[in-house]
Amino acid sequence: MGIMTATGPDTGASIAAIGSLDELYAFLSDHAYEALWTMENALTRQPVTTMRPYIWRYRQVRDLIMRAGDLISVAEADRRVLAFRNPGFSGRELARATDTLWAAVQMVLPGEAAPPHRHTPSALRFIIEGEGAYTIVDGARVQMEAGDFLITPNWSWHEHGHDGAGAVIWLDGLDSPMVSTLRQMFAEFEGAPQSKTHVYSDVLRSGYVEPSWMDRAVFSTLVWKLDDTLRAIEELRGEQGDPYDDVIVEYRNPQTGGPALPTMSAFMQLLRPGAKTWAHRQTSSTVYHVVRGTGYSVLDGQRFEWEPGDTFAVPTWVSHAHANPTSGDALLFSFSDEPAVRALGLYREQKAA
Ligand code: GTQ
Ligand code: FE2
Repeated sequence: MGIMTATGPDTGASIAAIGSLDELYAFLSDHAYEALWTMENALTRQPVTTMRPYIWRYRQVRDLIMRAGDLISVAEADRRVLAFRNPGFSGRELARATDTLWAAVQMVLPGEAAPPHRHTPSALRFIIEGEGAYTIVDGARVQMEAGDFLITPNWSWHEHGHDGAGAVIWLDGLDSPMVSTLRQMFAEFEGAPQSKTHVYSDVLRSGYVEPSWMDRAVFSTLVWKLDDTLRAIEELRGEQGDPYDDVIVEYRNPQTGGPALPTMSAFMQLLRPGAKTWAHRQTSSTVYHVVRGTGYSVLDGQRFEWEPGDTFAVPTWVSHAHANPTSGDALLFSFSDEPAVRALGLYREQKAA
C-alpha cells in the first residue's frame, strides 16, 4: 500500500484574500473547519433527541413474531428477532428503541437452535411466554420460563435452544446502540469452545463463597426467577413505596452488589391497585415491559394505555408517571442505561417535572 501525502495547506495569500465573514465560512467549510459561533447545536440547554415516547403493542408484536416463525427458521435467521425501532430514529445505523438501548422480541420454536456467538454488547432477556427453551452462556445452561430475567454479559458465548413444546417468546435488551455509537462493536461467530456444560449451584452463583483460584465470571448469576422477585415484592407491599415508581426493586448482581450489568440496570415494579405515581425525568433512558395488569403511563404529557406484553420506550429526559386505576395489581419490568450514564458522571434527575 502506498503512503498518501497530504497536500500542503492553503496559507498566506489565499487567507489574506478572505474579505468577508461569508467568504470565511466558505473557506472554513472547504477546509474542514466550522466556527462555533455559527452553531446552534453545540451547547443545548437540555438533551436534544429525535427519539419519541412510543409503545409496541403485544397484540401486534405477537402476531408478527409468530408470522415470522411461519416464514423463516432460526437456522436461516440465526436469531429470529424483531427489533423495536423508535419511529423518531431516522438514522441508517443500528435500530434502537432509545438513543442507547436496543429492545426486541425473539422467538424460538421447539427443536430450533440458535448457534453460539459473542459480542461486545451486553444483553438481558425477559421471558414473555412459554417454557422449555434454554440459553447456554459460556457453557452454563439456563432454562427460560415466563417472567424470568436473564443476563448475557458482554463477550460471553451464548446460544439458544428449545426442547420443550410451543413457542417461547422473550424480550431482548442490549446496549448495542451505545456500543456502536462509541465504535466499540466486535462480534465473533466461530470458535466457541466445545466445553461441557457445567452446572454450578446457587450458593456458588450467589457469590456467598468464592474459590480464589477461579475466575468469578464463571459463577456469575445469570437468571433471576420470577417467583423469587415476586416474593420480595410481596414482602414490601405494605411499605410506603417510592412516590415515583411505587413498589420497585432493582435486580442486583450479587457478585458486584451493583447493577445487573455494567451498562444496564433492570427493575421490577408493582403498581398497587389505585397507584398513581408522581412524574419525574432522568438523563438515562428506559424501556418498560408490562408483565401483568393494565394501566397507563403519561410520557411528556401524552397518555399511553398498556396491557400485558406491551413494551414502551422512554427516551432521555422524557417526563414519566405511571398509573394503575384498576383493583388488581400491575407489574412492570424495565431496563435502563443508568449505570453507563452514571459511570460517565452525567446522571441527572428532575422530580415532578
Ligand atoms: O440473542 O444473541 O435481540 O445477538 C440482538 C442481538 C438478540 C441474541 C438480539 C443478539 C441477540
Ligand atoms: Fe447475541
